[in-house]
Amino acid sequence: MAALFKTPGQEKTENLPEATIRKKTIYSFSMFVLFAVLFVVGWFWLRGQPSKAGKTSAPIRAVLNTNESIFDGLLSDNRLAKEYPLSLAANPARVNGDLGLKSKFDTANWAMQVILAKGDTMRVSLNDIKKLPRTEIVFNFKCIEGWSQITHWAGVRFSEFMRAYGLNEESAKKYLGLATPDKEYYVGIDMRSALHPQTILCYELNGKPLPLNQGYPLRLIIPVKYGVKSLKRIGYMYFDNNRTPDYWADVKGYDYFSGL
Ligand SMILES: Nc1nc2c(c(=O)[nH]1)N[C@H]1C(S)=C(S)[C@@H](COP(=O)(O)O)O[C@H]1N2
Ligand SMILES: [Mo]
Repeated sequence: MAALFKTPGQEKTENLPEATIRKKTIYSFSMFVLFAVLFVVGWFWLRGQPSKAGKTSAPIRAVLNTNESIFDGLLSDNRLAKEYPLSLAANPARVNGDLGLKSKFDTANWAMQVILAKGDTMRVSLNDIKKLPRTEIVFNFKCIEGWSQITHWAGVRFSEFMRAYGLNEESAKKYLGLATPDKEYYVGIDMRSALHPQTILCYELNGKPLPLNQGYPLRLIIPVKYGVKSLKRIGYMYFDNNRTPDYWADVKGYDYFSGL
């Protein structure tokens, strides 16, 4: 306090003996060198830590895993992503990422293939999906690359789809998996986030069918996660108690959870 608020009469500077000044200088400089060395040693230690196939090193991964469990704990049904008025929605909306969208695609014969817990496959058409209650959302879509955009989507709640098709055993699994029809892009999502009320199986953008490059006929929209998880053009849906494969987490070592 004394240093911050000088009271009159305290302006007089201290006159320390030479020896004390020298001692203080040596001490400060030693501390500086010590921390510099610790930093460099720590840095090389981190770099030298084992990491799985060119991915994030183990100690950093450990920190990320802790972050993940914190975010996981924060997420619940009553923690909703902020919604916006329709007038703020971007039109046209930005297009980003075309993994799994480049292969030849037979639009007429598309059906989502749902691999059930018992192992059999159920085919669900776009018309089947459209028969379910329609819901809309305008939210701020956030990409991990550093951009965000308010966008307007419509479809059916994932939770409603699961309920309508009686997929109770599947909903009880810990993870959902989605893949494009050519299996080039795939995401894994914890079931709690999948069943979140704002997660939708989406077939419309700005009131129109999804454009091909934005996931026609059906994509995921999951506002509680970064954009990477909103897989465009669902070909396959599956369920597991272990983490389902995830393109960015498996290939690049991104956070599996990618929660917001
Ligand atoms: N099939 C597929 N889905 C995808 C991607 C992709 O490359 N392929 N990119 C993801 C990423 S990183 C983002 S940010 C969003 C972008 O969605 P948009 O193109 O509708 O803006 O899609 C996600 N879903
Ligand atoms: Mo993204």
